[in-house]
Amino acid sequence: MGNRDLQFYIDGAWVDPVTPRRFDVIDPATDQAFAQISMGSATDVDLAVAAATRAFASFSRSSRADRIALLHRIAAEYRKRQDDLARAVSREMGAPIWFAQERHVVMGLSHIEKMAEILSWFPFEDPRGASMVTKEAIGVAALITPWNWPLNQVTCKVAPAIGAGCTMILKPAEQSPLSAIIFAEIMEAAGTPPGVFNLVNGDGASVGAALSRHPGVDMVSFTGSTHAGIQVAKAAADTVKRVHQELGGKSANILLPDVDLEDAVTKGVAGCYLNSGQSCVAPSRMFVHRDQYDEALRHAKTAAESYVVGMQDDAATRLGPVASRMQYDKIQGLIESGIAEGARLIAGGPGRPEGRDAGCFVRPTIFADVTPEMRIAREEIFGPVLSILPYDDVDSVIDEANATVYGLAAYVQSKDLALARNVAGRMRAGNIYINYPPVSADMPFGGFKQSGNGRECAEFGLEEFLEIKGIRGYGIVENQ
Ligand code: TXE
Repeated sequence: MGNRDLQFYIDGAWVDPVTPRRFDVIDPATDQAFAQISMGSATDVDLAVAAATRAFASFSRSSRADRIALLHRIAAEYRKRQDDLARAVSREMGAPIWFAQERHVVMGLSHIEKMAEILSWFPFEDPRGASMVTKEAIGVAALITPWNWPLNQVTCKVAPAIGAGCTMILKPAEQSPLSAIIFAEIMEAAGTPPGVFNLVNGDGASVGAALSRHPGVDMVSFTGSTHAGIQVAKAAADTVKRVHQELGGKSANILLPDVDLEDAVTKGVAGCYLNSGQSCVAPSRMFVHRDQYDEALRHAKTAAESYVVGMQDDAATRLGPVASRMQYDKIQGLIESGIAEGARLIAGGPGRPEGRDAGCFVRPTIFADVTPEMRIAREEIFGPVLSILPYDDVDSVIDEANATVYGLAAYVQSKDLALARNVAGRMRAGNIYINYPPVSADMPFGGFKQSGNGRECAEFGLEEFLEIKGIRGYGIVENQ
């Protein structure tokens, strides 16, 4: 057996890349390489697509019961590997180990368990008089995932693809491939039929692009930046394949004046800083009524300064490093731009936290006096950086909150549920959170506008991997 990190999983076997090309996996806390993977090529993609195409003939006709049983076996193998998964996620993208265990690994498992449950009742057939509408696996799916919630994003694509009866090629982010390699071992241990699940590592320009344009791939499910999502859609256009996109966001958090201000601000800071700010639904623009603005800034400063930024394996760490040097530089550039454009620093700022002279550690940062034209108000920062903006009335804040090219999420805080619902109804975003509810694998997840199209999770995610077939004459015994 070779070093699995350097291999791909194709047609039920661990194989070497056709052309060897290595890539360092970096621990963002130290900037040091701690593992190596292979970068695939279009030829590796061809082999994986051929395997997935062969497997599709039988897997697409597998019974619902067989696929439920497979999902249960995957979940069981996943549970056995939870510690390995948490360590890999923590090291490759910087999450504190406790957070990798409690959130990353748990969320990853939730999609597999939820899909087994959905499959038990999902209507694949819908009779309409003498006709029949069936929902069938779309074919070979390419799953392209990012590094910010690596496991969660892998399973929220793999589980519905299995549920639908699709076969697939997974290309995880090159920065966070190790949890995906363990996941491929889980798929193998669960007895997934050869060719149903394939893993090819590589970057976007090679493997990602080859999958997107491949005539043997019937759909791409992509999560990543809006920029890369557009590249995927363009490359996919020539073969008219379906493209599901879950892209960036710049989500507003509207605190209506009746809230318990300290609680709402503190939770808003926590929401923005979750996963070191690297969540597509991060509530990164907080809107506070002008009369409460100064008090809100005081609470935000206290909250931000309470965050311990540190090494992943230190139990006191609440925020680990951000995932990569590229992200660190991007975040620093945006913090500098906020200062240059006249925003007022309330907490944090450029550079690393005190006591750290290396690694991708970012100071938990709060900006006040942010205006809508500033880059920090418009661009996805993807770091622990919160902008707080004042508003005067509900109508104007809704307009301002919606004045973004993104439409992934919006947050509303109020004791007046009727008012909160009214605001929710007027937000142009796919995911609305009223009063910081718990996360759930049961709700549709996806965006309006340039945050993407299609939905993930539960039956909504399953639908993305299905084609609809209308069979007319299905119930007519003979022609009259
Ligand atoms: O993402 P990329 P990057 C946002 C976030 C972040 C920024 C840049 O703001 O700071 O994007 O991150 C693959 N064809 N999000 O550059 O490049 C790539 O290999 C096919 C938000 O790291 O989008 C990886 O597997 N695939 C987002 C995946 O796309 C391509 C999560 C994501 O990488 C490709 C991540 C191409 N042409 C970043 N180019 C979210 N929605 O949560 C890249 N890839």
